[in-house]
Amino acid sequence: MTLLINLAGLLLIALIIGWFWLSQPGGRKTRSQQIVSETTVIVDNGVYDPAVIHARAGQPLTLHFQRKDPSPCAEQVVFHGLDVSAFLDTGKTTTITLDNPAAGEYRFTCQMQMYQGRLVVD
Ligand SMILES: [Cu+2]
Repeated sequence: MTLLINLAGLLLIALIIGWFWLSQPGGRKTRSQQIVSETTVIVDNGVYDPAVIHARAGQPLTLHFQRKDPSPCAEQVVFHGLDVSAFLDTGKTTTITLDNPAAGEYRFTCQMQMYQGRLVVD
């Protein structure tokens, strides 16, 4: 019985470590991510890829949202704090241009905020 509990504990620890480990690559990718003036964002399976976009303040930013997910959840992208939103057609690419983004951090999400992305402008 004690052995079982110990095994369960070990399993739990392994799961927790695994969870942190798996959540790391995203973090690493974020840090190494280049500042872009144009990029393509894939909308699929409940995530934006990339989910974090780094851009330069005052430099026009062109984003091509390529929607693969047919679920209604994915149909709109909203940039919070920028007053920018767009409807995305399934299987198509929708281009959004931010002419003069101000420095700051902006979330971009679907209308229900299940898809989550972050635009970092510095
Ligand atoms: Cu949604």
